[in-house]
Amino acid sequence: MTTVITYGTFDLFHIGHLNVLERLRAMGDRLIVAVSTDEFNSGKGKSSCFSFEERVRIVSALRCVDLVIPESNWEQKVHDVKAHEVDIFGMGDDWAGKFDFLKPHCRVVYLPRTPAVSSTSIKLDIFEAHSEKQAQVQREQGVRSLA
Ligand code: C2G
Repeated sequence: MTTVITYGTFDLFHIGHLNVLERLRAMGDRLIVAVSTDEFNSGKGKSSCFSFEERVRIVSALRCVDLVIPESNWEQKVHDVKAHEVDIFGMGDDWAGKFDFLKPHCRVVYLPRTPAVSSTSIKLDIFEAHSEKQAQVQREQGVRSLA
């Protein structure tokens, strides 16, 4: 049995996340996903909209995911690869080269990142849409007050 593992925050779950998980699952028989805890995320300088528990539930519900574990530090990967007898470690290629230290323990792959989508861009789109809506309401209120 070929076991694959990957790591991530998976906040505001989107098609880029699904693509990399389904592609990694297709490389083996079992996919383990380590989801970053809220505490670890703050160490990454990331704050997620959804809590660790919510992100774990969403990832766990996916047909292509067989096991979800917490990612609580940068150092756990070698232990995880050994403990779960992992054959393949995979990430999107925005991480290319960053985890080559795992090569003595398992195959390391970096898959093409899905273009034009990220949790950050989704947040920005929502913020900009909200700001425009607020500006429109203020313009309308300004017009009404002149009437
Ligand atoms: N991803 C992708 N395409 C996107 C966005 C993300 O392929 N458009 C991939 C990333 O390359 C990563 C995974 O989806 O492999 C999860 O991305 P994030 O949730 O942003 O994870 P990140 O914050 O990069 O944390 O120890 C590794 C870290 O935990 C990775």
